[in-house]
Amino acid sequence: MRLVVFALVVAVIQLTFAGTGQASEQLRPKALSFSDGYLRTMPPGQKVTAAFISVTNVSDEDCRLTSLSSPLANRVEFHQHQHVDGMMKMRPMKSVLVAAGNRVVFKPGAFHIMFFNVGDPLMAGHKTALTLATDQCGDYSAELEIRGLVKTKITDHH
Ligand SMILES: [Cu+2]
Repeated sequence: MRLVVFALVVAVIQLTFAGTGQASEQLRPKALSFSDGYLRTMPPGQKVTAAFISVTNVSDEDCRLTSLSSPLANRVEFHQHQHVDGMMKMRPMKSVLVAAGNRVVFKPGAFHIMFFNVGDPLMAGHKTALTLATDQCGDYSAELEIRGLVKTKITDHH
Protein backbone atom coordinates (compact mmCIF):
# COMPACT_ATOMS: atom_id res chain seq x y z
CA MET A 1 0.00 0.00 0.00
CA ARG A 2 2.79 2.37 0.96
CA LEU A 3 4.49 1.58 -2.36
CA VAL A 4 1.36 2.49 -4.34
CA VAL A 5 1.09 5.85 -2.57
CA PHE A 6 4.76 6.53 -3.30
CA ALA A 7 4.28 5.70 -7.00
CA LEU A 8 1.31 8.07 -7.16
CA VAL A 9 3.31 10.90 -5.59
CA VAL A 10 6.10 10.36 -8.13
CA ALA A 11 3.56 10.43 -10.97
CA VAL A 12 2.04 13.70 -9.70
CA ILE A 13 5.51 15.30 -9.41
CA GLN A 14 6.36 14.23 -12.97
CA LEU A 15 3.10 15.68 -14.28
CA THR A 16 3.76 18.96 -12.45
CA PHE A 17 7.20 19.28 -14.02
CA ALA A 18 5.89 18.45 -17.49
CA GLY A 19 3.28 21.18 -16.99
CA THR A 20 5.78 23.90 -16.06
CA GLY A 21 7.95 22.94 -19.05
CA GLN A 22 5.09 23.62 -21.43
CA ALA A 23 4.22 26.90 -19.71
CA SER A 24 7.75 28.31 -20.08
CA GLU A 25 7.79 27.31 -23.78
CA GLN A 26 4.65 29.38 -24.28
CA LEU A 27 6.12 32.36 -22.41
CA ARG A 28 9.14 32.45 -24.71
CA PRO A 29 7.97 31.99 -28.28
CA LYS A 30 10.58 31.51 -31.00
CA ALA A 31 11.69 34.87 -32.41
CA LEU A 32 12.78 33.60 -35.83
CA SER A 33 10.96 31.54 -38.42
CA PHE A 34 12.53 30.01 -41.53
CA SER A 35 11.02 29.22 -44.92
CA ASP A 36 11.92 28.30 -48.52
CA GLY A 37 15.31 26.87 -47.53
CA TYR A 38 17.28 25.01 -50.19
CA LEU A 39 20.81 23.84 -50.92
CA ARG A 40 22.17 23.51 -54.46
CA THR A 41 23.75 20.30 -55.68
CA MET A 42 27.35 20.63 -56.94
CA PRO A 43 28.80 19.85 -60.35
CA PRO A 44 30.94 16.67 -60.21
CA GLY A 45 34.32 17.24 -58.57
CA GLN A 46 33.27 20.38 -56.67
CA LYS A 47 33.15 20.61 -52.90
CA VAL A 48 31.64 24.09 -52.51
CA THR A 49 27.99 25.03 -52.82
CA ALA A 50 25.45 27.62 -51.66
CA ALA A 51 22.23 27.60 -49.68
CA PHE A 52 19.33 30.07 -49.68
CA ILE A 53 16.59 30.69 -47.11
CA SER A 54 14.15 33.32 -45.83
CA VAL A 55 14.51 34.36 -42.19
CA THR A 56 11.66 36.27 -40.52
CA ASN A 57 11.93 37.90 -37.11
CA VAL A 58 8.43 37.74 -35.61
CA SER A 59 9.53 39.26 -32.28
CA ASP A 60 10.03 42.87 -31.18
CA GLU A 61 13.71 42.29 -30.42
CA ASP A 62 16.57 42.45 -32.92
CA CYS A 63 18.23 39.09 -33.58
CA ARG A 64 21.71 38.58 -34.94
CA LEU A 65 22.57 35.32 -36.67
CA THR A 66 26.07 34.50 -35.46
CA SER A 67 27.01 31.03 -36.68
CA LEU A 68 26.00 28.12 -38.85
CA SER A 69 26.62 24.41 -38.95
CA SER A 70 25.64 21.44 -41.08
CA PRO A 71 26.34 17.70 -40.95
CA LEU A 72 27.28 17.92 -44.68
CA ALA A 73 30.14 20.45 -44.52
CA ASN A 74 32.90 21.28 -42.06
CA ARG A 75 32.69 25.02 -42.80
CA VAL A 76 29.51 27.04 -43.36
CA GLU A 77 29.60 30.85 -43.74
CA PHE A 78 27.33 33.82 -44.37
CA HIS A 79 28.36 35.59 -47.58
CA GLN A 80 27.51 38.83 -49.30
CA HIS A 81 27.92 39.75 -52.97
CA GLN A 82 29.59 43.06 -53.73
CA HIS A 83 30.53 44.93 -56.90
CA VAL A 84 34.26 45.68 -56.69
CA ASP A 85 35.91 47.40 -59.71
CA GLY A 86 33.13 46.17 -61.99
CA MET A 87 33.46 42.61 -60.75
CA MET A 88 31.09 40.62 -58.56
CA LYS A 89 32.91 39.42 -55.46
CA MET A 90 31.86 37.44 -52.43
CA ARG A 91 32.73 38.51 -48.93
CA PRO A 92 32.17 36.47 -45.76
CA MET A 93 30.15 38.13 -42.98
CA LYS A 94 30.69 37.37 -39.30
CA SER A 95 27.01 37.85 -38.51
CA VAL A 96 23.73 38.93 -40.10
CA LEU A 97 21.21 41.19 -38.38
CA VAL A 98 17.52 40.30 -38.64
CA ALA A 99 15.85 43.40 -37.17
CA ALA A 100 12.65 43.16 -35.12
CA GLY A 101 9.67 42.50 -37.39
CA ASN A 102 11.90 42.27 -40.49
CA ARG A 103 12.79 39.57 -42.99
CA VAL A 104 16.19 38.77 -44.49
CA VAL A 105 16.17 36.75 -47.69
CA PHE A 106 19.27 34.78 -48.62
CA LYS A 107 19.02 34.47 -52.40
CA PRO A 108 21.26 34.12 -55.48
CA GLY A 109 23.22 37.34 -56.16
CA ALA A 110 22.67 38.68 -52.63
CA PHE A 111 23.18 37.36 -49.11
CA HIS A 112 23.79 33.63 -49.31
CA ILE A 113 25.15 30.77 -47.24
CA MET A 114 28.30 28.95 -48.41
CA PHE A 115 29.09 25.31 -47.69
CA PHE A 116 32.80 24.42 -47.95
CA ASN A 117 34.44 20.98 -48.09
CA VAL A 118 31.19 19.13 -48.65
CA GLY A 119 32.09 15.49 -48.03
CA ASP A 120 29.49 13.48 -49.93
CA PRO A 121 27.63 14.09 -53.20
CA LEU A 122 24.31 15.87 -52.58
CA MET A 123 21.17 14.01 -53.64
CA ALA A 124 18.49 16.23 -55.19
CA GLY A 125 15.15 15.81 -53.45
CA HIS A 126 16.69 14.92 -50.09
CA LYS A 127 16.43 17.19 -47.05
CA THR A 128 19.05 18.30 -44.58
CA ALA A 129 19.10 20.35 -41.38
CA LEU A 130 20.93 23.66 -41.02
CA THR A 131 21.70 24.74 -37.46
CA LEU A 132 21.73 28.50 -36.83
CA ALA A 133 22.86 30.22 -33.64
CA THR A 134 21.92 33.78 -32.62
CA ASP A 135 23.20 36.30 -30.09
CA GLN A 136 20.07 36.54 -27.92
CA CYS A 137 17.27 34.74 -29.76
CA GLY A 138 18.24 31.11 -29.19
CA ASP A 139 19.39 28.36 -31.56
CA TYR A 140 17.42 27.03 -34.50
CA SER A 141 17.31 24.10 -36.85
CA ALA A 142 16.01 24.94 -40.33
CA GLU A 143 15.18 22.50 -43.12
CA LEU A 144 16.97 22.76 -46.47
CA GLU A 145 15.72 20.94 -49.53
CA ILE A 146 18.51 19.75 -51.82
CA ARG A 147 17.86 21.00 -55.36
CA GLY A 148 19.59 20.27 -58.66
CA LEU A 149 21.38 23.04 -60.58
CA VAL A 150 19.31 22.45 -63.71
CA LYS A 151 15.68 23.41 -63.51
CA THR A 152 13.27 20.61 -64.33
CA LYS A 153 11.80 20.95 -67.83
CA ILE A 154 8.17 21.88 -68.15
CA THR A 155 6.71 18.82 -69.84
CA ASP A 156 3.16 20.04 -70.42
CA HIS A 157 4.29 22.90 -72.74
CA HIS A 158 2.58 22.96 -76.19
CU1 LIG B 1 29.71 32.96 -51.39
